[in-house]
Amino acid sequence: MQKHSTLGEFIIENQEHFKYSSGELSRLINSIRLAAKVVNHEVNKAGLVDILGNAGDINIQGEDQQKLDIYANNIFMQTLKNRQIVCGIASEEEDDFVTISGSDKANNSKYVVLIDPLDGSSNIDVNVSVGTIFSVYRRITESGTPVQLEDFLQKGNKQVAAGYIVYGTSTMLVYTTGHGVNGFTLNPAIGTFYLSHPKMTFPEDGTIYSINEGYYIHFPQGVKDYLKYCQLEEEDRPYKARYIGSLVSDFHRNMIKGGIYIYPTSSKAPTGKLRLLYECNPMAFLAEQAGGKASDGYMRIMDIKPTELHQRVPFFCGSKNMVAVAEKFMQNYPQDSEY
Ligand code: P6P
Repeated sequence: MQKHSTLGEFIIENQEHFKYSSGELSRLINSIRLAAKVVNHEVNKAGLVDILGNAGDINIQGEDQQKLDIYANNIFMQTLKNRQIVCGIASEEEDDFVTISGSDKANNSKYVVLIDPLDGSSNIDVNVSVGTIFSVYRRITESGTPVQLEDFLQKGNKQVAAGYIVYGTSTMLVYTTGHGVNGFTLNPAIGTFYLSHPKMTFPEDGTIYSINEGYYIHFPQGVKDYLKYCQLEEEDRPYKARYIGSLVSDFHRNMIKGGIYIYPTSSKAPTGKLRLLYECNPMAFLAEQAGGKASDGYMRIMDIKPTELHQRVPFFCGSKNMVAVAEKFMQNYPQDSEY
């Protein structure tokens, strides 16, 4: 019986991938592991304490901030700051990036982290899975100086690590450092993550499509054409529609079973809804490392040059053959938005 290594053992066993690293990236992943356990504890008891419902604030996205959003943001920010292993953090819940300074160690650290601390938070009050998404880059400005916006506006193809935590029927941490995708399941009884899904790969094809069809009339014609293709009675179709309303959960299921997730532009969301830097790029890195594909319908997500911290892009992500077919339908029409 294969001994499932723990996340800690796995990080040590794979340290040699980063021969030039002084172990900082490993310590960074370890700090995310700790924060994930703390947030998981709170998410799992959300129904029991007065932490449900809105916090009464609105974040930069113009969305109601749920109390757990704020809690998760504070936990990840504090854990990363305390370990002094990153020089800056950008978060969906923070209007601007946060400079981590106050000690040479922090200023000299080489990584920046971008995070969606609790994605799908509208599902919190109805006990549906939510998730945390993170993305890691090496800084490009001079070490020892305060971090700059350009350190965060790097193309997704420069990521050194990315991953998510899904707080579902079980809590899993799934991440990549550019050497494949591995999934770890938390044993809550002892607070340890075990390697439960080694070398995760996207099936090349699938029969699941994930999109909010409630907005159908607002979609671009290429998306409408692709949805009709999915629903046709021929070959392996009609496909199954599965949409949880939580990107991490839909992505995780599609990576295991095969499928495509689409959040397109629409007349209601002219540049799409998902944020490039801390949702699309990390999920795209994971998708490609698992043999899948991620585009905006026209170009590779990880080749898009970011222009602002909270910018949104259309997102087609999943089994590579399904994304390729969706792109063919999209490319029958000119791209309908600049971003
Ligand atoms: P809609 C959650 O807010 C999120 O960012 C993703 O996790 C999810 O897939 C999507 O938005 C849901 O958006 O417009 O379908 O409710």
